[in-house]
Amino acid sequence: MELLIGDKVWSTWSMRPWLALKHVGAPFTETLIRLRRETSDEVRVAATAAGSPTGQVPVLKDGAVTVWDSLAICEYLAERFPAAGLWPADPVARALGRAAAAEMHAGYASLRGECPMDLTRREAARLTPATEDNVRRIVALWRDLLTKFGGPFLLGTGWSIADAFFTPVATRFRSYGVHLSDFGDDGSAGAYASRLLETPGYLEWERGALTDERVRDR
Ligand SMILES: N[C@@H](CCC(=O)N[C@@H](CS)C(=O)NCC(=O)O)C(=O)O
Repeated sequence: MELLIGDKVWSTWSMRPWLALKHVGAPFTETLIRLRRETSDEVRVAATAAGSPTGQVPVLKDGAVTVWDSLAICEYLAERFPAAGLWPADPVARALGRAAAAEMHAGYASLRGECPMDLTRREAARLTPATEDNVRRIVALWRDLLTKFGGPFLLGTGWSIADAFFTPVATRFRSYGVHLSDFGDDGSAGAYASRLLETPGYLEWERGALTDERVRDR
């Protein structure tokens, strides 16, 4: 399999299926499409030349199959590698996990716009009320799922696609100095965010981001 990804330091969309692939343990190659070029057209041209139907990344190529969009790729992997448990066996946990991943996929526009992922950043930011609302909602969602399924991950004992979707969010909270206790956390959401950033998969992604020549040499 081949995964087209953007720069690891910035590309939240690429991180999710990459983490899912690492979790599955199947071999794959990475093709890096550099983001933040002079013009976004240049990104599209490079991604299209590498086989992206939309000119965006991530894209998974598996033999004759090409799957674009981070959530669709994760779902494809869950079906292709059922033993990896990317979704839990319990249908309720699975349904709520899908709802949480979809909420992330389609939502939190304010947080996304105001706090773009940058794995090198460690500087507190003043958040707008709209972003604060996003953070409050994420804390409530995490607390609810952690209570319902008992943790340590969102849907219980096993790391799932829902956790893949929220790992970039956890990096944003760390980068922008967001204290979850200011947004209704009793400690469990903060502990969960730290846990996501301690998984071997995430740490490998971060090492890749920080040793990239584009980051190292700036
Ligand atoms: N909904 C898509 C979004 C993909 C996306 O926005 N990718 C960004 C990189 S993180 C991209 O390719 N940007 C380049 C462009 O739009 O020109 C997904 O989940 O895969």
